[in-house]
Amino acid sequence: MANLTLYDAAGSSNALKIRFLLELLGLPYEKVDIPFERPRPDWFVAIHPLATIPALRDGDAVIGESNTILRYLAGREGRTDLYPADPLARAHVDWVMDTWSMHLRPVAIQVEMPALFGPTPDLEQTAAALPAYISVLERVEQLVRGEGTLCAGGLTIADASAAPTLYRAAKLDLPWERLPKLAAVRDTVLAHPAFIAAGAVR
Ligand SMILES: N[C@@H](CCC(=O)N[C@@H](CS)C(=O)NCC(=O)O)C(=O)O
Repeated sequence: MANLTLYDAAGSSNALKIRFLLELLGLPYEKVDIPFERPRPDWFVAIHPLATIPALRDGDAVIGESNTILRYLAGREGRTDLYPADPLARAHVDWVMDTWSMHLRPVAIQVEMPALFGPTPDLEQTAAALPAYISVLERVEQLVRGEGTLCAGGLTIADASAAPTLYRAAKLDLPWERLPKLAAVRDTVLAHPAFIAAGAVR
């Protein structure tokens, strides 16, 4: 029996980050689907008070917050290639991950919802939300230090944290010619066998 359980939702971008890393690490795990609707099941709230998706169980321990889980799994497996030990290299990974979650995701979802998640695209709402998204993408572009990855030295957990957004971004009409480094990261992560195995659905 797998020691790891992912509290998952197929359409959750945050859960997809973890499925990508688990596949990359070659770790077997069980999936338990959590409904998106709130209130979340009492048993889930009892083990994870904020009840956000995803969470991870490792034996008796439960860990929440997707970026925390990425950091935990890389550390658990001793993968300093994915999450560097060197403080400055690690800080760059963290900087990109935190920027992605705090600055890029809030504007990305405003485009993803009308453009991708409805029965038909809402072109007016998409157009209204696009400038803010593109503006943050252009600033994140300046943080990219790798060649086809977000950080120097190859694939890191920052790329895992970015992959679901880039998967959605690939379906959008974005000015990729102004985002050449992010376009290269997009191509790397979307073609990665571990990302394909992770089963992105939206
Ligand atoms: N900061 C959290 C965000 C988790 C999150 O918002 N998950 C979504 C699913 S992608 C969710 O649970 N949304 C509905 C809700 O929180 O009620 C993380 O990175 O794990």
